[in-house]
Amino acid sequence: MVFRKLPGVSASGMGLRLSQKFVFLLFLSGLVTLCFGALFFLPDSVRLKRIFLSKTETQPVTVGSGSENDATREHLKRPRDQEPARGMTPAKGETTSTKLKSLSRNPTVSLEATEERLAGGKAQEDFTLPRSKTESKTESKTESASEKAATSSSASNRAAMSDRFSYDKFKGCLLKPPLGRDTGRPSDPQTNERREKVKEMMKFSWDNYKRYAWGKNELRPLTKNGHIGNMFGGLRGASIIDSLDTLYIMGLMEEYNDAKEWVQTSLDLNSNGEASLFEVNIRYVGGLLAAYYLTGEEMYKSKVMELGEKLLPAFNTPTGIPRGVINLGSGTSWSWGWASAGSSILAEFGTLHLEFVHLSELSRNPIYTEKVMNIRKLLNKIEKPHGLYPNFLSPVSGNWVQHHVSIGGLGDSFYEYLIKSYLMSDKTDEDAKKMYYGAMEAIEANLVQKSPGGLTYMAEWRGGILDHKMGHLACFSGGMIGIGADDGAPEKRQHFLDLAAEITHTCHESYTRSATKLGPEAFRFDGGGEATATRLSDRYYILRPEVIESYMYMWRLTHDPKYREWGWEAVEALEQHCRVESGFSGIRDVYTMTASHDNMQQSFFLSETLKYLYLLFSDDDLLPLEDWVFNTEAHPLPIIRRGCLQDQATQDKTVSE
Ligand code: DMJ
Repeated sequence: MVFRKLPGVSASGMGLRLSQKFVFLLFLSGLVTLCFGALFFLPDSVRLKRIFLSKTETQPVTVGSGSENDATREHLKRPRDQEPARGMTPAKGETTSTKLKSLSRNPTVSLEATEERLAGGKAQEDFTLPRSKTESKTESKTESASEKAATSSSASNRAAMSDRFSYDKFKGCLLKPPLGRDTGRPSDPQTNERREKVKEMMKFSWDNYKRYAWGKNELRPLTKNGHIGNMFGGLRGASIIDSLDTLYIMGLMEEYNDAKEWVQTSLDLNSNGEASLFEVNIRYVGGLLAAYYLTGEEMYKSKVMELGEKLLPAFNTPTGIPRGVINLGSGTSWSWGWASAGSSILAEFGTLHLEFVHLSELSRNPIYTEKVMNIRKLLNKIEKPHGLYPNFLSPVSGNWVQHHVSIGGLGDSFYEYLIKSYLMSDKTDEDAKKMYYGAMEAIEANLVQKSPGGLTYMAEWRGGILDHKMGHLACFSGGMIGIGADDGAPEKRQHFLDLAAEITHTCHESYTRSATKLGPEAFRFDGGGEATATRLSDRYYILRPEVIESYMYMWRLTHDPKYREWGWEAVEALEQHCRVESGFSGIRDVYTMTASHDNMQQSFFLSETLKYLYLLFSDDDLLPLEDWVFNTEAHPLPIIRRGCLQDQATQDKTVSE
């Protein structure tokens, strides 16, 4: 007998007392738990770790189906403050609540980043800090759904991209010169004078940025210094990148050359900070792509390729839906802390398509197109409530997290990129077309409303309940519906054009009904108000472009002179209320004449607001819509004429043979 009876010890079991046994077992189980827990801290290469953890850590999830394991793991990492809002249905499988991996990192509370998104991004509601660091590094070790999709479609993509990108061929496939016959100069003297005024505003904004904030992201025009913030992960010069194409099309060549030199010598892409994937994509990738296509400078191309590669790890999630935040150095990505249940935002992962297709075009590497096509595939496949696309989607399960639908913040540019993807593909991307018109039908059935005073507006939808509010951001939709009118069903074309005009009219009303003649951040159609902000917190204007953007498109589509008049009203209001000694600044209340400035000259003012105004007062042959689509930051990207490019390649081959 191995265990002998000891004197004074009871005869139970191994000769230990019950309480001693209990303590021993407790110690043993503690030890086992500790050893298991320690596995998480071992380097990825350690064999033991791979043996014990590989199954759960690397399980791939097929597009659209979701996986309970992954969903649960994801939830395990989610801090408590990120439970789905009350009354909202959590995604399937997301019910367990423990913390595990998140404990190994210390989430930084980034109030500044959040405030910046409030100021600059389209996706900007439901703020809850701190941010969740639901890391995707481990998931990246497996073949994600997007990578699978990538492999399957890469063969056909590669075939279409077998030759190197040639700038000359690209130029040869444009229908018109990008800058028009005479740089878009209008023959009408008054319009030309107005155009010159806008150019002067650009020069004034730029000069002050250069003087006080050179190399920083934005100018603070009151304190006369620069602002860096942390929206771009340590990247600098957002105002420079955002201005390149505006300076170029305005013929401000000295300024453009300064900007170009800065990109060449000082744009450092080796930053190691936490960036918004969406913001870096629309401003930096979009800005560099546009600069390359307009000028043919190879330097922009190599910069943008380098940056594009740094964004790829954000897609290493079980579904291939990227998370919102990425560390540009390490490639680690996570969801915004304020986004429900670790979700990704529709307007963020849905606003990559145009730029990523062009990254593939230039690099001849299909990976970028495959990443965004995978997003498309998933969105196509999952069920949509009433045909609508909610704003929050789990990158783990691939299910909607909340049923909030909006054409403004959080949703907006997703819809914009559907129709623009179709147009940019030379009208060959039938899926994008189908999704866009399908979405429009659902939007019209569920969101489009008429106010008692006869104004047409887009309400927001919260699980079937309408919120009669329209954000300034949603005002881009006038232009979007306008450019999409022509390719709709023949019987709906005029209807779409009318709807676009009505929405643009409503947005103009939101401007005319304020004391400053600038529009508030959000306006309502209930509580006795019509197209006015009722909450104090909605009264600000931060130099946003969306209303002017719609004027520009509606002008190009209809040539109704009222759009130029409305644009001019905006110029006068900007001059009167936003121009300060050293630049342009947002204002805190559009309903009061005693301006309180927010001390920020947003980079999108240079990229979008002033560019759209300049185009509004130019002839249509400056960046003609037959050849160009504008990304959501107003950076022009060319329509890809695959047929023409291939014909040219064949011709070249024949000649050389
Ligand atoms: C810009 O950065 C882009 O237009 C983006 O899509 C939304 N927010 C700002 C302008 O308001």
